[in-house]
Amino acid sequence: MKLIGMLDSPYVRRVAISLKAMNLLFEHEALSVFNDIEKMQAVNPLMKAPALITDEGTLLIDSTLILEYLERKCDPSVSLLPKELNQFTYSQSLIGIALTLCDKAVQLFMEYYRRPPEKQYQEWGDRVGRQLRIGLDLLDQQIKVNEAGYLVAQRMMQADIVVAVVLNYLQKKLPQYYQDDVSDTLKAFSSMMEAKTVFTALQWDK
Ligand SMILES: N[C@@H](CCC(=O)N[C@@H](CS)C(=O)NCC(=O)O)C(=O)O
Repeated sequence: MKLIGMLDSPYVRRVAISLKAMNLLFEHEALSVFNDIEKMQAVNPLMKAPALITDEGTLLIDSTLILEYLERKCDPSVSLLPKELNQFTYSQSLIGIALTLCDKAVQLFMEYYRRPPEKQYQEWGDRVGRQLRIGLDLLDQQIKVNEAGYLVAQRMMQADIVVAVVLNYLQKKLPQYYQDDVSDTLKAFSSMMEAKTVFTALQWDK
């Protein structure tokens, strides 16, 4: 399998960390959706990241769809989703909040750091900033780190990965939001997760 995309994308990083956590072998091609357009288009005409090329040569796009595929491919003992319904529902609710935070954080970064200042749309930026804060509050209210240091089970699951990955994205790309709007509980959780081997192996620079 080959994973395409840069680790500064929280979506790419969540897939890369999940692949490792699932003990699945993969190659990683760190192509940028902005700076490697031609190479990116050659593998993924839609120019989105992440993209996964399966061993059979099928192109999969969208982190959630890729992870659904990987869930079927991995050994059930390393599945990152709980089997029990209540636990699964809780996990899906956290993943939903964290993925919305990924969307909002990436949108904010694009608005303030990629769009020329004269073309920025203040109302939109304010709305997205508000959604980001609401999402962080929701997450803070809903998480409870257990005695093993995880959110839904006694080992690392998809909810842990995606929550940690978006917090790390905020810390590096939107440090002011991280400093002002991320609770101490979430910051502590982020540090704990980022210290794990599977995370340090897949770190990225600003
Ligand atoms: N819902 C998608 C979002 C992926 C996404 O937005 N990726 C960004 C990079 S962080 C991208 O490909 N941007 C280029 C584009 O949208 O054209 C997923 O979960 O994979």
